[in-house]
Amino acid sequence: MAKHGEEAHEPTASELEVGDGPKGWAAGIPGVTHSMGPALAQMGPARTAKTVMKLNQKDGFDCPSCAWPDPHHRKTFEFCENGAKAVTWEATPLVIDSAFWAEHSVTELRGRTEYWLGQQGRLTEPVYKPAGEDHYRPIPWSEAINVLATELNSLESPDEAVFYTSGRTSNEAAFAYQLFARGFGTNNLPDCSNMCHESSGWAMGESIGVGKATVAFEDFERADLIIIMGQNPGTNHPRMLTELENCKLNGGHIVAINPLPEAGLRRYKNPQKVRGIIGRGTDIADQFLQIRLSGDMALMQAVSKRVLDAEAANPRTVLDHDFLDHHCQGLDKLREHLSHLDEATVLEATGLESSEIDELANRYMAAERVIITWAMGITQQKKGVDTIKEIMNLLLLRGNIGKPGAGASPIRGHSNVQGDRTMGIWEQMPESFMDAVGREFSFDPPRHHGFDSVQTFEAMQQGKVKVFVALGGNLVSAVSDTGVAEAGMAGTDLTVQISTKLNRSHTVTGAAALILPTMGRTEIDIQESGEQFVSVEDTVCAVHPSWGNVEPVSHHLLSETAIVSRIAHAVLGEKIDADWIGFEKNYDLIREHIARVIPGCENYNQRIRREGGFILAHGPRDTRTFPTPTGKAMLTVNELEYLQRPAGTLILQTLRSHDQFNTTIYSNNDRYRGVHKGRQVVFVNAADLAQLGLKDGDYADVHGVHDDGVSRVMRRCRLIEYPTTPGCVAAYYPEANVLVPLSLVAEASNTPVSKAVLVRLEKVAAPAPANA
Ligand SMILES: Nc1nc2c(c(=O)[nH]1)N[C@H]1C(S)=C(S)[C@@H](COP(=O)(O)OP(=O)(O)OC[C@H]3O[C@@H](n4cnc5c(=O)[nH]c(N)nc54)[C@H](O)[C@@H]3O)O[C@H]1N2
Ligand SMILES: Nc1nc2c(c(=O)[nH]1)N[C@H]1C(S)=C(S)[C@@H](COP(=O)(O)OP(=O)(O)OC[C@H]3O[C@@H](n4cnc5c(=O)[nH]c(N)nc54)[C@H](O)[C@@H]3O)O[C@H]1N2
Ligand SMILES: [Mo]
Repeated sequence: MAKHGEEAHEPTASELEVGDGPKGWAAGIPGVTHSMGPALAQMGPARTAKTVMKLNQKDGFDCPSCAWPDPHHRKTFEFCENGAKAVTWEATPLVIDSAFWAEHSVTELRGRTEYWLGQQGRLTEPVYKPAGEDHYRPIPWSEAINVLATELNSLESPDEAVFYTSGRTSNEAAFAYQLFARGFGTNNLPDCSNMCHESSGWAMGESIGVGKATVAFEDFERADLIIIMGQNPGTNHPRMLTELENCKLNGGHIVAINPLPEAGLRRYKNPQKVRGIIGRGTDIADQFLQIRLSGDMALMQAVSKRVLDAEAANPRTVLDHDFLDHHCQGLDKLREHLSHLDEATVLEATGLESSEIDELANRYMAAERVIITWAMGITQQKKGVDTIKEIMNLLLLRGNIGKPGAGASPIRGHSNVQGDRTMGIWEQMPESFMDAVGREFSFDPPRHHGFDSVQTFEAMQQGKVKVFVALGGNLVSAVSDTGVAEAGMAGTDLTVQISTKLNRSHTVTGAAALILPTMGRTEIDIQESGEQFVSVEDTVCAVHPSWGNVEPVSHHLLSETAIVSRIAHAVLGEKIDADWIGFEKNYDLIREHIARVIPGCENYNQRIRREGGFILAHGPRDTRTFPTPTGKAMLTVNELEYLQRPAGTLILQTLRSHDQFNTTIYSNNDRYRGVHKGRQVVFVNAADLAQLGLKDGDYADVHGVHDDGVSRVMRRCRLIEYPTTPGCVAAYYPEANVLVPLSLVAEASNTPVSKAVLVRLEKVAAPAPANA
């Protein structure tokens, strides 16, 4: 078995290379060859074939990358370049051996980049860093679990513990984990969704009563118009491009709304088709609106206003009156409110021309079936919730909810983030859920809400968190305000990370720290009752099984479900009526409880075994029934707001490169944006560079401009002239999290505002050449 890759090359700042700007096309054969190269090098052909051929197949495992759904008829290669990277990153036979921990102190590891940490290979044995020491050391599983149980059971209040979840966790592990936290006595169950699609859940809940997409997989190719807002599918949901192409081949149109001309929104070469391999590919976007950061709320209001004005000019020809009369409330108030919308304000907020908005409105009114999709460009905004409510208003006006080829489609990020929520991973689950869990397991779950991700760090600042447990993820790196986050984590007594691979959260620890290594989704999971599968839910509510199919990299590894069950058993004993030992032996036992507790999951064990799994019921999508307090879909009135830009400042968004999965950095390149061997960069419009007396290739410190007396700086970034909207700049996440204040959050959803942060640039000297 291979040893850890000590020599992962880390480029120095002076090695950074920049090509000629954004790529016009995405995927195609370069995508597939790029994805296979590293796999073949590390895994060898047999393990590569085993993993990649089973990716997203009905008898295989669910791709651990994004939450894009699977078609009914699967292709032999039902994966994309970035899915293949995610799989090979996990299934690599490279492992961290016992000697590693003596060789590297925690302090030293803290000085390493995420890229280097991820390159060291898979974690294979539990390790413990006692308080006062600077090294982890291997310990047996029983001892590790004992350390955690002792600490938890000595807390003054269960609310001094926080149980975080990242979105790769299976439904079975998630259900057991939330049950454990609630059995222990707390709702402190923050998750990555707090930083991701929380705004979608809030807004859609208010508008239509359900916080999940109202579309099915087949709807994409049936749509007349798909509007893609604040999303970069070419990198983050590449298999979506195939459906966009199908939509176009069926005569549909596509509009992209984005400050950046992202690869894939422009042209797409489908690697599954001959045309894509040799041809120029399909032009994806028929219209591209290069919006100003945070301008989408104004844009949606302006389009709705045009729709209402057109109806006023030609009564009963534009709105879907039948739908509005039977299913909606609030039309008059919305019409009244939008009648005061000021076009000059809209143009300032959006940075667009009136004619561009007219064209979008005309496209919208000409289409019978419209889907609007969105992701982080919309949710991670101060007005993210209200912006999504405006998206819903626009869709409702023409009955684009609950009919084929139409709907609202937040495209979820992590592959099972939606399923984890369905299973009860949320700090504020409703009373009906608490009642059902309490009944099923004969206990009284805590009713007061717990901390979300941002509140966790606010509580840490006040010394209220003593134990932090993470089921996956890399919260210290993923959350905003890196300085505050790290200080908070360091102030706890014990941090515990259940992980597949090393990341920064293992190096910024409480006084004591544990790492519990776990099996990934690619690996065969054998328990006492035989081989196990887990289940997941994708972004269109399709629930299906996932079977691992390669040998685990080490036989010391436990599955997530086993780890959670053992912890729960050690901490709770017989406190609640749950057969923790049985859960580990046979995941069917967990699924029996899921069937009784989670609405829509009745007969879970039977239905999950049907070919392809099953689709969760969804009132608005299936029958146009809306579980809001009024029983109607709500057209809502929202006060327009957008981020103003004081002189000398720029608006920064933080985003993903083509070679990363959230905080996991696969390489230091971003092929689609022409950047190689470096990530400390800022993309700036030519006009802004000129106005600031700067040029491409200069270096600058990026300073946060936030009125709280705290200095936030990202040092020595290479400036790249790039066709982003004037006044708007971009830098990579997670590095740029140092610039996002913890208090800068979306209204209602409390999601960090990672896409609209005021900054200023201060020129500094270029780095010295590497060999100087
Ligand atoms: N390969 C890969 N796949 C992934 C991930 C990954 O890191 N790598 N992450 C997964 C996760 S957890 C998630 S949540 C998704 C994220 O998927 P995305 O949301 O596509 O991810 P980001 O890189 O944050 O891109 C945000 C996009 O919104 C645009 N944008 C920013 N601000 C605005 C705005 O104000 N208005 C508009 N209209 N657009 C704006 C940006 O230019 C960019 O194109 O992807 C998932 N899939
Ligand atoms: N500035 C800024 N910040 C952001 C964002 C942004 O756009 N800008 N995006 C936000 C979003 S959308 C999200 S979703 C969050 C992501 O936040 P997280 O979900 O916390 O972060 P990830 O980077 O996805 O977590 C990666 C780690 O998970 C572990 N892991 C991987 N697979 C498994 C597994 O199968 N089981 C277990 N137990 N562990 C596993 C590995 O150790 C890996 O290092 O970040 C948010 N933060
Ligand atoms: Mo996400």
